[in-house]
Amino acid sequence: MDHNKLALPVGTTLDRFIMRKQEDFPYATGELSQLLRDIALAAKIVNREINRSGLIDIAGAYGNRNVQGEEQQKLDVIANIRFIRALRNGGEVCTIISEEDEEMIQTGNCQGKYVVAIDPLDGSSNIDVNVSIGTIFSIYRRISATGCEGTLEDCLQTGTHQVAAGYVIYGSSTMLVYTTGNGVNGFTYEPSLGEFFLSHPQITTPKSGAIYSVNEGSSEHFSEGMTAYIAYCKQNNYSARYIGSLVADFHRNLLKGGIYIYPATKKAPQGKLRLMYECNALAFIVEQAGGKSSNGRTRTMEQEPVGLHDRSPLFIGSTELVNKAEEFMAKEHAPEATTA
Ligand code: P6P
Repeated sequence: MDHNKLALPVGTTLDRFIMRKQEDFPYATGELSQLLRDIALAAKIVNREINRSGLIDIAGAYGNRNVQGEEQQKLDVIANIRFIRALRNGGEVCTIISEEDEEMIQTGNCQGKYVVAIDPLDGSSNIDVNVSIGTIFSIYRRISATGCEGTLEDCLQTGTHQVAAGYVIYGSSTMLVYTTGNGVNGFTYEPSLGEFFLSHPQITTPKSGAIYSVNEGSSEHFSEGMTAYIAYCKQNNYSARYIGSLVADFHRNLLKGGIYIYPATKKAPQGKLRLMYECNALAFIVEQAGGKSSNGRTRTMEQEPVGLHDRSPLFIGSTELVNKAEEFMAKEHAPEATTA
């Protein structure tokens, strides 16, 4: 027997992958690499707390509402603390935008060259029923000179200026999926070793598919174009798959092909999802994987942010499906995505 089979290789760790890929990155000074490690560390800690939430008193509502007016779960607050602390202690980030904080968060790292926009725990209302949830993040280079706090201009950059973006899905397994603009790679967490291992190298999303993800409970409030597109999906025997957890729906469609839509509705004229720390990150990833993302008319990553918590409609997934949806939306005067 080949003795190597006695000790099969465990694979490439995230750390080793980041170091190998560092040369691909124009700012290969190791700072972005360190930043990605800081995010991975926080993800490991949050993963542990999510997995124990039924056993220790951190499940359920926190008793506050965040800047979005949404009821904060205890784990929303915990995840926010964990990611902010990891980014502050890592030293590479000068300023953070978080779904859980109305204002910019200054880390005190005035020499930090990066800004991070983050949704620390998206879909957290699903925690108590054991549905997959996620963390979503975007990374930008600051525009202002180092030596001072980050500015609003540093934070309100269009998605095309992202230098990296990713998400963590806390599901049947925990995965970190990210891009630095050179393709998309997925890493699966091995808790017994405390490491993320490369499990999905160079992810590409199918050009088409037969899955549509939308909350049809809101269909009474859909525009004519959306109503027509949903009818088209049904006429073509697409499967409806809507988990109600953005990262879980996005991740499935990324791997299998499909389209996720959170449209503008009469109830929510700007849609529900946030441009800076939900839409842009997933748009960067899907484009790097060969897919497409828009607000139904305009490319997501070209939408000009006005406020830290701008909302935007999101049409994201397989290119052919997004194109078809945009055809239906073009037949009506689709509401422009505006700020919250
Ligand atoms: P609705 C969770 O609150 C979230 O931000 C996404 O994770 C999810 O896709 C969406 O909202 C669900 O919203 O209005 O369909 O319940």
